[in-house]
Amino acid sequence: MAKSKFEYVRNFEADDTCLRNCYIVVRLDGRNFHKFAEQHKFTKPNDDRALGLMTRSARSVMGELEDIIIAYGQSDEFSFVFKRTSTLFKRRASKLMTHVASQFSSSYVFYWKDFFGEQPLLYPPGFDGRVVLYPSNRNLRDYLSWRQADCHINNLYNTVFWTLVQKGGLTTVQAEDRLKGTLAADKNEILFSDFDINYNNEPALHKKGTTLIWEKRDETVTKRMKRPDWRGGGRACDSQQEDGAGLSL
Ligand code: DGT
Ligand code: MG
Ligand code: MG
Ligand code: MG
Ligand code: MG
Repeated sequence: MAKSKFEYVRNFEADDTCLRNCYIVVRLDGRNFHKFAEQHKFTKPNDDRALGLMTRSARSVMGELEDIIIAYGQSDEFSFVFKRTSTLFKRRASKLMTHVASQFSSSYVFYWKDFFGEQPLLYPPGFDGRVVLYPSNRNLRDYLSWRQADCHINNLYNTVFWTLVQKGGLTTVQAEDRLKGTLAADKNEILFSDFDINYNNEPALHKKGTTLIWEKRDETVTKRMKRPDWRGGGRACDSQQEDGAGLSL
């Protein structure tokens, strides 16, 4: 295509190529989900429909964008890890982040009904995105541990808080006061002594969040190939081969 005199404006684009050899992590987070959860009557502290929809949307992202090796989600956030050697979108941060965010957002709306049935989606939700690079396995592992620790800390707090309100009859202000200055052990103790709840027995989905990985699966691929034949001329035959990967939770 012939160059126009306007072509120079291209040079204003910033170079946002992600450093080679690093894991590229894209983390999405729901915009103002405090309000979104209220308006859509999410159950407290955890709404399994909402968590299921987040996971379904993350699966869609993993299915559509190559090179994501693992994804981790909790609450209104999901992190996607691209393999270190990925050259997808020439490793351009803005392309990777916006593709992940838009695929996730459209999937969230597309699959809404599968999780919320007839309950209407009241307005279009949005998700912010950021890109972080991690140069070592240790850093990546610590990143995922950090997000999971966040899940655990929030879930323990929220579980006790809503138990005090829903089962203990406290107001939200009283529950907040009751929890001020308490450590994890104190929170476990409140649940156990006052409500006969062993936090360890709470669902793993709520305590730990969700991890999506690719799993090698046996898959039958049928190929047509020609085989030399003593009668001369080729003859088609079928051969089978096991290969492929499937997405599993
Ligand atoms: P942001 O991210 O700065 O735009 O603001 P928010 O409001 O999204 O805040 P964030 O992301 O720090 O916290 C997530 C909010 O989403 C939090 O207020 C609780 C709500 N949320 C997430 N999952 C659930 C759920 O399963 N049940 C309920 N009731 N609320 C949830
Ligand atoms: Mg949020
Ligand atoms: Mg926030
Ligand atoms: Mg959040
Ligand atoms: Mg285009």
